[in-house]
Amino acid sequence: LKRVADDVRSVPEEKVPWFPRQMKDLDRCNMLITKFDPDMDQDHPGYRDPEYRKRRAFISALAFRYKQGDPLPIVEYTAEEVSTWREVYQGLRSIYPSLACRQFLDGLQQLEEECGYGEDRIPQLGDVSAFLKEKTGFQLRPVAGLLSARDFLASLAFRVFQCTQYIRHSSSPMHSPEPDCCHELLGHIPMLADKEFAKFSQEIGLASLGASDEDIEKLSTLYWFTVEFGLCKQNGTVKAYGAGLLSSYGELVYALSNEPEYRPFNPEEMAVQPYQDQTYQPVYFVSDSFEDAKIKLRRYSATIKRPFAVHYDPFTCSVEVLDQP
Ligand code: HBI
Ligand code: FE
Repeated sequence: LKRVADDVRSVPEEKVPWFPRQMKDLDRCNMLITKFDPDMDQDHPGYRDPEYRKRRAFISALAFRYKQGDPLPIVEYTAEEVSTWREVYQGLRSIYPSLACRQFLDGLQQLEEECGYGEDRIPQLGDVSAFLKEKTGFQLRPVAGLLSARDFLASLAFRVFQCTQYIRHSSSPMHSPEPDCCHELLGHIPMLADKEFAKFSQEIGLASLGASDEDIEKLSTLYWFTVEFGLCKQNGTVKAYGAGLLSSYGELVYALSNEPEYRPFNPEEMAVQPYQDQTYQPVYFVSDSFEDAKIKLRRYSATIKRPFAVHYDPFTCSVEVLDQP
């Protein structure tokens, strides 16, 4: 393998979208999608609550100011916010043992024992980031809302997870139209404490770097049906590992009832399957194991055409760009 010049456009007419090469380039991966936020979405439970929107703006500003390497912002949550967290935590915690996969339950137990997870306080991103760094090398950075798929996936390539820090509206503890700290801290973080899963997440991220818009769309759909809404078999029973499920009481129960359709894990099919971001999914994909999912995903990633290959160097936390062999 030969290293290519700094500018990756070795073939002149092939325009490769910009992508981060070093961790500090993630400061530029900040394109927000505002369609579900409380200032834009009339159906957002906080749309008619000026206090909530003001609070959101305050917490968002912390993320806007953040630069890679800064200490993670500390938020002093209000009694109302902690009470929303408590309601979410209690509800979900009671059904996890029967519905969540083993890796999730292990991760959550460690977070409760070592990282202060519990119903009485909302964990601080700095503590969670330090915890994850020891387990799998993942770290957090704050983000002001729903990030574009390209920027969100690119950060996974560096084992960086972009994490919202505000909480859903108190009138709707069971559901949020956009990611909030319950979604990230309860849905995503326990899984990111698992080595296999962390590797799997980084691989999706690496596959996304410099990919075409069409391929980003496919990868983000694949991400949707795995990391967000994935199910897997364990000891002959179907369990949830997707964060969208593990942070929504209603959909978690629904997904593991006999109502929705199940299909076997198949990246080619999953990447083009239309999905629901307004209501429950009509179809879920079930993998035999993470190992199996990873092998199939790797095979799929290899079919994404790019005029170069990427390699992550964990010593420098940077991406090396190589000529396609
Ligand atoms: N942004 N903040 C945030 N959190 C997510 O979980 C998230 C995101 N943007 C896109 C996304 N997830 C995925 O569903 C895919 O589109 C990549
Ligand atoms: Fe998510």
